[in-house]
Parts: sequence; structure tokens; C-alpha cells
Amino acid sequence: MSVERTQVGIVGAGPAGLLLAHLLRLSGIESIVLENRTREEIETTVRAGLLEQGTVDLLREVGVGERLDREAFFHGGIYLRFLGRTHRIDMKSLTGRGVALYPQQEVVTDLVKARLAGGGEIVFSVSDVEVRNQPGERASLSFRQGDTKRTIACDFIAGCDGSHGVSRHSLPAGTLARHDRVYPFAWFGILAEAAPSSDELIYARHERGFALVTTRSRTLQRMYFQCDPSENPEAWSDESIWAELRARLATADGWAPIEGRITQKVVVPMRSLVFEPMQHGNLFLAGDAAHVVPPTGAKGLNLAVADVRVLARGLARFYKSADRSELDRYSQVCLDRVWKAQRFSWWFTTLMHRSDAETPFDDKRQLAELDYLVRSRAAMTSFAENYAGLPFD
Ligand code: RFL
Ligand code: PHB
Repeated sequence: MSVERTQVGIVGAGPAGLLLAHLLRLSGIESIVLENRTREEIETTVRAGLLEQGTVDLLREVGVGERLDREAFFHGGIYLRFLGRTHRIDMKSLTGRGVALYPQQEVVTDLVKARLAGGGEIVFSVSDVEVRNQPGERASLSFRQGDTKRTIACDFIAGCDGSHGVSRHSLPAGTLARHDRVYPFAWFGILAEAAPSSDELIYARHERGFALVTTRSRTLQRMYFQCDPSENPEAWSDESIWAELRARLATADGWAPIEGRITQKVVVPMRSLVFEPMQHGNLFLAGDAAHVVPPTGAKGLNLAVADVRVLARGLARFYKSADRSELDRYSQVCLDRVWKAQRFSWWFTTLMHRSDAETPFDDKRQLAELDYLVRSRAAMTSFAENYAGLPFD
């Protein structure tokens, strides 16, 4: 077994790992990316859809925004629907910022293409990844690739392996504090072959629970509705799903979603989770490996992008001038944004969902808050700043 070496070993070819590798290459820093799934799997897994303004700007700036600019939908506002009425928050006029709808698997596809075109390595279908990061020892990654076992000595390791990855577990017990909240509800997500039902996203609060209308393309739509975490998606017929969506999205003037064949049904659990600090020795955690948000605020992928932007900058400074100060501040800088995104995601989630634990008091308070939100320019501006994404530091 030979020992190879690289500057930065990256575990996980999700948005965090792939974008980090790309940013490092632009600074002349060498890396290797290890991924336990196949290229086809990572390029076809359906997850996020919404990119903040800052994420879009960064992807463009670093040369991976060309297809996004051609294919994404750019939205300047969102609709909030409650008590059968629809209210628009015009983010663009309130903050000058908007969002883009561009599927996560397309971001991943564009980043894989850029990585391979630049001669960079992604090792797909690895197994048994072991992260070593002992004080006083050279950091390293060991893994199995088919029948071959490889060990790679690294100056630094980036744990970008998502919420179920191994990197976090390589840290000595007691190093990380865990802060979490599990919600008593989940999202039932569908993909449907249909034309878009709306020109912008609709977030609906209804007595039967939350619903969201979002999009993927001119012919494929994504919709979600609040459900029980133990719900079995296969127990729902297409007609029962459309009936539920019609009920929750109904308006006084008869709005209904455009229906079509449902090609995917999933139940997505909801939680808020932060591990801190996000670094230990020469290991840095980024994206879902360090924090998870409920999808209501659409912040998960965007936080992953913000993390690796900070990490790439710190590594570039280290290799340019042997100055570790930005790397040492990595966790602190990232957590500042992470906790603001956690606050927003928690607030928007609890505002829009119904729970059995709620009393009529909670119900009235939620409706009063929604009414305030859509009538106060100050409240709408605050919402828009957070939703379209707080500026990068
Ligand atoms: P990922 O995408 O989970 O990538 C981690 C990668 O690491 C691999 N891996 C390993 N590789 C090697 N060895 C191991 N031992 C490994 N263990 C794991 C995995 O196979 C995977 O390829 O994490 P990353 O890069 O941090 O990106 C985070 C985002 O994926 C996530 O936050 C978003 O999908 C969250 N999210 C949303 N975020 C947004 O910003 N906007 C949205 O609109 C949005 N909508 C969503 C969402 C998440 C959802 N689900 C399914 C949880 C909607 C949904 C329904
Ligand atoms: C999505 O398009 O999947 C999406 C959009 C907005 C959210 C969550 C998910 O808040």
C-alpha cells in the first residue's frame, strides 16, 4: 500500500466538497475529493432548489454560472398565503436581492464537470473512509477503492460529507457541542410532470398544515405539504395527494395547482442541528456535516456554499503567506451566519406549520404575526433580507 499526498483532502462530493475543490484550484491549491456514491447518483439525487443571491453571484464569479444563467428561474418575490388570501413580498424592491430556482443536482453536475475539465480528481464509490487528525501527527485519509486500499497524507482535511458522514465522528469524544431541535412534523415532497402553477413560490399556512409550491423546470414541478414524520409516502395515491394540496392551497378566488403525473414521493424529516466548533486541528467541517436546518427557509445548500467560501479564503491565505489567522477564525466566522440562518429557519418553520401541541392562543398569534408580516414594510424587509440571504462577510 503506497502513501500518496495532497494539500487538502476533501470527504464528500456534495455542493460543499465540490465547490471547495473548485475554489482551491482557482487559488492553485491541490486537493482530492472522495465520494462514496457514483457520479450518476450524485448528479441525479433531487434535493434543494433555491439559491440565494450571494450563492448565484459566487457561482457566476468563479466560472460555473453559465448554465445556471441559461436555465434557472430568477424570482424577485414570494407569495405568502393564509386564510385563503395571497400576499406578495417583493424582495427585489425591498432589498435589491432575489433568488434563483436551479436544482441542487444541476449545481453538482456543473461542479463535477468543471472539476474533471480542470484535471482534478474525484474518487467515486469509495468505502471505509477513515479520517486521521491526531495532534502532532500528519493528517490523512484512508479508503478503499474497489480492491485497492489507498492512504493520502494531507495538510488539511475538509469534512464535507453531509449529516450522515464520518468526518465528524473522527473527532475525540467531547470535542464538539451538539445543539439540536427535532420538529414534530415532516414534509411530504412530490415531483410532478406539469407546467408551473405559479410564477413565484407559494408558502401556504392552512388549518390542515403547511404547503409549498416550488418548481424545477417548465415541465417538472416540486410541491411539499406538512405531514407526520412516520407517514408512508407509498400509502398515498396521486389523487389523495392532489386533494390535500388543493385543500391547503385553496383561495377565496378558486386558485388550484396544475396537476400532472407524480414521479416521486418522499418524506423529509425536519430538524435544526449545529455542531460547534466547526474545526479541530487540521480538520474543518463544512455544510451539512456541521449543521442542518429545516428546509422552510431554504438555507442548507446556501450555508454550505458560505462555509466553503470562508474555508477556501483561509486556505489561500495560509498557502500564500503562511498566515493561519483566517483558518483559526473559520468556525467563528461561519457560526455567526449559521446561527442567523438557524434563527430564521426556525422562526419561519414555526410560523407556517401546525402542531398538535399548539393551543388556540398559538393559532391566533401565528395569524397575527403573518398579518403583521405582510402589512409592515419593516417586517417584510427583514424577511426579504434573510430569505434572499444575508450578505457574505
Ligand atoms: P451533501 O449534499 O449531503 O453532500 C455530502 C456528500 O458526502 C457523501 N458522503 C461520503 N463520501 C465519502 N465517504 C463517506 N463516508 C461519506 N458520507 C457521505 C455523500 O454521498 C454526499 O454526496 O452535503 P453538503 O455538500 O453539505 O450540501 C448540503 C445540501 O445538500 C443540503 O443542505 C440541502 O440539500 C438542503 N436543502 C435546501 N438547501 C437550500 O439551500 N435550498 C433549498 O431549497 C433546499 N431545499 C434541502 C431542500 C434539503 C432537502 N432534503 C431532502 C433534506 C429540500 C429538501 C427536501
Ligand atoms: C425547493 O425548491 O425544493 C425548495 C424551495 C424553497 C424551500 C424549500 C425547498 O423553502
